[in-house]
Amino acid sequence: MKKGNAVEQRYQSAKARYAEMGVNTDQALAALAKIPISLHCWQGDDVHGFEKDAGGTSGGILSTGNYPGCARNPEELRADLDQAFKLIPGAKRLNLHAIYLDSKKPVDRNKIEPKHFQSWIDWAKKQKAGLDFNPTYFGHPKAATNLTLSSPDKGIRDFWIEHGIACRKIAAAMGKALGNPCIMNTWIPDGFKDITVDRLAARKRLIGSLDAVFAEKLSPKYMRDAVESKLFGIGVESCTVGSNEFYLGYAVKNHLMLCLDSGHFHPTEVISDKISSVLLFVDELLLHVSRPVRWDSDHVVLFDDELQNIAAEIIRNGADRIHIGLDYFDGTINRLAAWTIGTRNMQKALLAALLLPQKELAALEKKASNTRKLALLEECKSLPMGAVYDYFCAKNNVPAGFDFMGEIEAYEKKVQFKRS
Ligand code: RNT
Ligand code: ZN
Repeated sequence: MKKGNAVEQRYQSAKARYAEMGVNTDQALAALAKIPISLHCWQGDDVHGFEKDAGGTSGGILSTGNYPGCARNPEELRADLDQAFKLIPGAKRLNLHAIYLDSKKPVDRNKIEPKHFQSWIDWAKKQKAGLDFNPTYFGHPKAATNLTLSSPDKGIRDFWIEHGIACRKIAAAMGKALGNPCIMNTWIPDGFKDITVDRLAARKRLIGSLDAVFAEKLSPKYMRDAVESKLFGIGVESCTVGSNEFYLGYAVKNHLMLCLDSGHFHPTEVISDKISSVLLFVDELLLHVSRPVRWDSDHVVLFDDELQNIAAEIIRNGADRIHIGLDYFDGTINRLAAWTIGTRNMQKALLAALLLPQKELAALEKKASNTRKLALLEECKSLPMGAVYDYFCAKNNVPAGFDFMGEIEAYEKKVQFKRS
């Protein structure tokens, strides 16, 4: 039997099986096709970026590994992204960091302009993909002390305020050019390695700087701001200025989006439980879906319990108010595969959530039929979701099943391994 026919046949049988559970697979796939996932450009080159003297990561984040074929310039990174986009079905966006500017001449962070990102805007238009954006407050001599917007040095604070303002203009230009709002996420590395005696002063300085960065009202049609909290980073173990409580309060008070990164909490604390609470107090959420292993290690996202719980909460709380971004960086494996595996996992988790008999489960919970609810949830885990996802891939002209790996291996031989 031809492969396409086999995929179709398996889908028809899965569709019938789900129908027995009261779930319509066609509707689930139509909903899945509309949920964009923002791929993070920084997985493609270990968070180096393309500034002239690219400093690499710092500020408590770290990519390890030296798998061959790392993209060295915007053209190579875009080529790898083109390839990844061919292996991932459904709606996609690209999430850029300010250090990924495309400029022949060196430009300091406080002087960047939309024109330095024109080639990315052109690429996004061709791909029919939205763009998201991030100021880069790390990997720079003025961030050497791990204090940027909260620095006691006014000169340092002002430099980074200028960077934040420049980035918001770039984000708005991207959103305007693409007719699709750009989400700009602010994360800063600020914190202290050891005993901190005036946390309050640092946090007050951060409020002052953020107020200056966000002072200009920009149209939500073009760009929207999110702020990302964190518990700790390497070198800032004792105090992170932009903690969860800090940014939750700041976002609520200033009507911004909160960004929840799954690696930024205590090891047993999960973001899936936070979504429904936070959405009662902010209009929209941004997620950085990542995988912490013992710490904020940013491993490739797996199809694990927490990913499925996050996806279920996205579907239950309304995917239109939750923006999904990925945030991990692994240099020990093919970086294009890292994007592909992680993004497909995110999508599979969303599909699994869309295929749950949610109304029935909620009704059981309401009448405290806990045994039946548990039995039904467990039963759902072994329904033929893979056949539904394969069909989604085939329908979108993307390799179904493990076939994507063959394409990556051919690409790395032909393109990536020739880079040195
Ligand atoms: C760091 C944050 C932040 C970064 C990216 C590169 O811990 O998660 O989102 O990973 O901005
Ligand atoms: Zn993050």
